[in-house]
Amino acid sequence: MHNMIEIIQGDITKLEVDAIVNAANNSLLGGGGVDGAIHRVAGIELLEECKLLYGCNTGEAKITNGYNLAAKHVIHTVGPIWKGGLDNEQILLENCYINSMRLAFENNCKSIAFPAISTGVYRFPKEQAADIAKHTIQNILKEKNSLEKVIFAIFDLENYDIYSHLFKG
Ligand code: AR6
Repeated sequence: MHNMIEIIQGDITKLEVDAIVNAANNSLLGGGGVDGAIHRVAGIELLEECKLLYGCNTGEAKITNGYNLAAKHVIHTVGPIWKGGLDNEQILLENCYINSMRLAFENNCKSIAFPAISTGVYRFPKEQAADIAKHTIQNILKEKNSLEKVIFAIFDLENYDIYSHLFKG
């Protein structure tokens, strides 16, 4: 199972996978960070499809086409805004990974790439977020595994360091 999880440092919009996951907001109408990057590369058609989805609750996920991206699909999930850890943030972040993986399975995706959801603008502590990402994905892959590859596409060096250490052991 371990060798199907890959950590790469770089821009998720460049990846040729069945699905990339977007760390979106409740409107699903774009924003900054990875969300902005995905919409920029995918093009206006992505925004048009997103408008038809009428937003997304925190912890949930919705799927669209990838348009001009190398990825076939975009799975938009909405991470929690960190408010100190007493507002269910950990469970909500776990739900982002669970619901994104469910959509990947339902759409017969063989490869999926995740960014470090909530660790930018939403300020979730990076170590804790990486730990949740790792354990949630590993638990899912133990139960059901029709995927060939799960990639963590990690943009910033601080997160890349954290992920590299976490997945070494
Ligand atoms: N590829 C991969 N990861 C990236 C990229 C990229 N091209 N660009 C940034 N990251 P953030 P959030 C990393 O802020 O914290 C948006 O405005 C970044 O280094 O994108 O979930 C939405 O519309 C960080 O580690 O998402 C929401 O309003 C990680 O992606 C809000 O930000 C997540 O940072 C969501 O905040």
